Amino acid sequence: MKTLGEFIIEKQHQFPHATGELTALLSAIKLGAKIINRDINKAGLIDILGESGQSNIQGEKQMKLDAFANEALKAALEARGVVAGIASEEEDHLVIFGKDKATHGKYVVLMDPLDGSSNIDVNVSVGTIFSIYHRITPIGTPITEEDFLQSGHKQVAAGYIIYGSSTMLVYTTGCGVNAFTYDPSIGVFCLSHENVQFPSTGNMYSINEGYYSKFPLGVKKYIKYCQEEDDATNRPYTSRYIGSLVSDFHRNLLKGGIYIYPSTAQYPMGKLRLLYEANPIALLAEQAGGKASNGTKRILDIEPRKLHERTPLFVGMESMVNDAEKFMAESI
Ligand code: AHM
Ligand code: MG
Repeated sequence: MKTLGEFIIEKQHQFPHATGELTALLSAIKLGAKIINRDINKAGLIDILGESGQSNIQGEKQMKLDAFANEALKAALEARGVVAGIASEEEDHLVIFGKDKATHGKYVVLMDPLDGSSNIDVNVSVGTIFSIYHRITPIGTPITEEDFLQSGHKQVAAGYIIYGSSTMLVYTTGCGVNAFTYDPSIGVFCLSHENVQFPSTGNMYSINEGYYSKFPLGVKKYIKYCQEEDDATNRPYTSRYIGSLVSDFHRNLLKGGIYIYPSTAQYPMGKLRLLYEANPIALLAEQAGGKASNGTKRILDIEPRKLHERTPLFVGMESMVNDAEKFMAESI
């Protein structure tokens, strides 16, 4: 049995100039994940279900557990002293760590502390998503938004924790994707899925079809394509939509499929956040042999302009994303 801690240290030795700071950062995320996991598991028993009464900067209602997960992860990250600051789906502005506006950490972290949190009250799987960059501003000066507004291909590491029938931490540092299952009896994440790759075939498509009438024509045509019968391409595909990006992506990663959240009449730029959701999921997808696009362009090449920017997201097996992109291109 290999633990996540052992695995991270083993990988650090492959980089002769490594200082151990990324190791410390990943270990902070591991600690935050354990705390969030503990509280999600007893959520029905203590008074932390439901809405907090607050809204985030995008006007979306915050759940009590959104705020709780944000604070837990923020505290774990600040304590290690290797992170200069964070940006979070649950924070209006970037957060600078440390008394002296801590200019010393060399990393910044972007996160969605509890993705899919509207599912929590009904005991459906949710997740935490994280994305790590080197800061651009020199160490010793205050961090700025510039440190966070970097294209996804510059991510140093990214991953998610899925709080499902078991809890798993899945991450990449740009050398493949590895997944660790939490053993609550000993409080340790253990390597369970080494070098995860999308299967070569798959037949699942995940999209909220309730919004069908509001979708772009290319997406409507792709959905019809998914539903048509064709033995050669194993169609009709199977529709699976949990409404929790981490859970939908995780299933499609292991079983083979595509997840789509396109632009809609309500969300002309899509619903998902580029920096907290699309970029980290896109890096994982590419590292697992898959693809992520906004319908026409690679997600990891988008130049972000603001912290809470949204983007349409098409992510999953490369062949399926290519097909969806083809329908998009033909329908312009
Ligand atoms: P959240 O970050 O506020 O939880 O929103 C993101 C979630 C995704 O996990 C999920 O795929 C999507 O929103 C579901 O949205 P919808 O209910 O519109 O289908
Ligand atoms: Mg989210």
